[in-house]
Amino acid sequence: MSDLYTDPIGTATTAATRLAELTGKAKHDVALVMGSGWISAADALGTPTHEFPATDLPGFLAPTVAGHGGVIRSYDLQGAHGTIHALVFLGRTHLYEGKGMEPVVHGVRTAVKAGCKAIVLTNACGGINKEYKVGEPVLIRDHISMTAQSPLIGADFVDLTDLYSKRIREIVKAEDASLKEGVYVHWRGPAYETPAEIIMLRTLGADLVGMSTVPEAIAAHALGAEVLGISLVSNAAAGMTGEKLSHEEVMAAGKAAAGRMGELLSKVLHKL
Ligand code: 8IG
Repeated sequence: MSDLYTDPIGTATTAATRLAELTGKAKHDVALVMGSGWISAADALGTPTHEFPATDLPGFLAPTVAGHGGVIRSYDLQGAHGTIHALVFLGRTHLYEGKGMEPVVHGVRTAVKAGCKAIVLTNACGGINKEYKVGEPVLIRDHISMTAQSPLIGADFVDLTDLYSKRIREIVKAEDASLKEGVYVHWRGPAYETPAEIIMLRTLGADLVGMSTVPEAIAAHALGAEVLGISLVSNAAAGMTGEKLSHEEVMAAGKAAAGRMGELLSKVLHKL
């Protein structure tokens, strides 16, 4: 067993120290986790000051999914109130990879230990709500966990009432009033849902379904960071259109929406 499993918080602290050494920045202010299709949105942030494989920091696993980068970038973003240091993770570890919760939340824990007070979690997902269009970004208002797994161990009874910070959602909507909000379901995967499961999830109050974000949101919130979640609707959920779901469709939706999302991110990061 590695340190990550026996001492996840300690490993995140060590990774944050290494990050400070590699970047020469004693702390970072905000972190973004870029899901499938969002990687090109990161390019809208400009040129990073540093870029390196996530595996250069202790506790990070090599990526396993095409289009999930496993790369960390550090940016100096100039805004009205000076420079902010932004940490960007291109790619993430998912629960369906079977390595447990610790690697899934190691990035956000490292970010919080590096000083980040706000964490932006992006993902690509299936749209359950019939109002959503493919290529549309939706703000996560709340979630339903269908994995029955938590990144927290022990008597850590955190309140999740305002997990997806209302304050930050209002800032983002002030930038783009056309953004909708929805309830995201975490489905373990790696198989997508059946059409019957989508009807079940809609009945339960779900708008969006995907295989990430929820553990990271909980872990970040438990360490005191504010969380913004944004889902890119990359396909209509199973059984809604008669089409089968494909990873290629997901990547194409991301490419098409990257400009709008990159612009949105670069506008709001200074205001968090
Ligand atoms: I992209 O339809 C993407 N990720 N569970 N269901 C689930 N995850 C997804 C989907 C989807 N689309």
